[in-house]
Amino acid sequence: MLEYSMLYPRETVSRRCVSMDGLWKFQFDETSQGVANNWMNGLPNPIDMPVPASFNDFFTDKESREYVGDFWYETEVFVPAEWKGKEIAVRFGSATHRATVYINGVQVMYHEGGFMPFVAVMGEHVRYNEKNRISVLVNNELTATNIPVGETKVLPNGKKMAKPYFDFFNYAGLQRSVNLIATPIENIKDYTVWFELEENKAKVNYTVDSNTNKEICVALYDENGTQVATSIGKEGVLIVENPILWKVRDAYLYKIVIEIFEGDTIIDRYYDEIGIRTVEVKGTEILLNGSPVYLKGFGKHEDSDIIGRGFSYPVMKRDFELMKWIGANSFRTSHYPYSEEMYQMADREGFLIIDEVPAVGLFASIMNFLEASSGKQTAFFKRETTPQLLKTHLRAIEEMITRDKNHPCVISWSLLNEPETTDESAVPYFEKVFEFAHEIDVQKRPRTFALIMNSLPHTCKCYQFSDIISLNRYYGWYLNGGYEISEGEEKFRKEMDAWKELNLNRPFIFTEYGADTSAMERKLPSVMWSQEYQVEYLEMNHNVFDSYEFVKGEQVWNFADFQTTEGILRMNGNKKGIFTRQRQPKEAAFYFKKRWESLPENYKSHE
Ligand code: BDP
Repeated sequence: MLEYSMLYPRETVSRRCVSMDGLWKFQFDETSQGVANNWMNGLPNPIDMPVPASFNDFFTDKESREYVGDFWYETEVFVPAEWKGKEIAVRFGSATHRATVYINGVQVMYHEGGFMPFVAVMGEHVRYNEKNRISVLVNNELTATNIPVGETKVLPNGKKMAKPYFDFFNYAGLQRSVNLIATPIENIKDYTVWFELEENKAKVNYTVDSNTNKEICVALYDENGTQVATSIGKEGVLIVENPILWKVRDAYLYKIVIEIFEGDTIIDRYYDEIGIRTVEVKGTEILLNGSPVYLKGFGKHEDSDIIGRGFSYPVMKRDFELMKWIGANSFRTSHYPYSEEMYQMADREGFLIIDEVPAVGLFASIMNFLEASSGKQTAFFKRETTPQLLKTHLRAIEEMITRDKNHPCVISWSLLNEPETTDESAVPYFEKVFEFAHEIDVQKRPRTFALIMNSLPHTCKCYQFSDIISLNRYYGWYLNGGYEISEGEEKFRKEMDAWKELNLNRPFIFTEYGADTSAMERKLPSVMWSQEYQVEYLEMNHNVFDSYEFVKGEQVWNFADFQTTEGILRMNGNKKGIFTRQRQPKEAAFYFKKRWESLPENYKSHE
């Protein structure tokens, strides 16, 4: 188990939570001399920096936007004396990609991995009724042993530069909210729920992880606030009569309240919202509460103007409104776990999430999206860095599942995006990753990974690990684009026939397919990059999907245009969005709205 609690911060009778979002102090540390120069006791020459946000896009000079290396954030926070006797900590929603936290100049925490929350306990270093200095040394370098995978190049002028093996800008900083939290010393550290449905009855099984032997009470309330079940003990079952199930695009949430008692005194209380639902794969079906569901939606990114990968309630709200408008029911958190608030909203709106760990770039190429179509091999898993990478990867899976396991919206774990699977050396790696996820997820959700173009029925050595086969396919774009699209379609059908031949009896979904499209270009007849071509490309792809019964979902690449590194294949970013980066529709959005509104939720089911 992880040594710290991943629970989302909440205020209750026993807990306090104060937002530390706002303007922090910030300074680049190009020569990594900050520690030696005592910067944890005050930055010598800071500028203002908003939190949460990526630092990159505020700057008007390129060296700052592209900056790679060490950089510091600093702020002050007041801790009231009333909190004496509690555990005081600073909780970071994330720090990309690694961070060391200092409280009043003393190092208390180091965390690696840019997309997960972590807690820096203030302990004896706290000063009550005073302002406390919080300093964070962050580093955004890409390496062979961290995920996402990439390299850090040193240019002749001495500047470091990010060389990602992936197709999104290496945004960094404190990109999610930071909170000051106060928790009782004896506290609830975690809880887990899983469900069994019977006729007119649901069993909500639970376990509570805490550091006490005192009495634990658990209660469940419906949306009217009426108590519907209670139980006592660290583990137990809450029986709900006539439950209202959590359904796709028709969510119902119960409130779970967990308390530690000593006699009549509440020692700790935590609450959360849960949805009662089951998820499983049976034959070629994805079943939610036993009913087949067809996935309609997107691969997304946390990406928007000015704030980069920073979390924003307004951007999130707009994205959900657009997804509802277009008739989507799902998305994949490509290529990293998103902010916790996204899952909370998906829980409320009834969206299904394929939750992806940041294991992207496990194919040693800066243009893997292109080179995979050419059949290139990079012997990725034969590198000497593989054992260390595996450790990092497993740790990231553990953090993701621990954080997200109770969300009803999470229906599947995506354990890798576009890894190299054409060499046997990938097999033992996959085995460990897939077994580990199964072992730690009590709900035993279906596991998947996104197959790159050259992971084909006869070349892929790893598809057997996947409960849902997820294909990223670009026939008609990277392969046979434009007037050659008919040849692309032929090759596509040939591949699908070969999968059919294998008779895997598992659901297939498309986790990526798409065409770069400029919102400025219209052309009759179409050319690649025009809005007309995007629609033609989609029509061809959907014709193929619709021909195969075992295809049970389509998540187009991408929800919106997003920032990447610059290069000859990207015009100020990836333009495969159905919406622009400003969240306005391209022509294809209206095409999708028509298609998705006409496809039933259980499209292609045997019912
Ligand atoms: C795939 C990647 C995705 C890219 C996409 C593309 O999974 O991150 O953005 O293709 O090329 O290789 O647009």
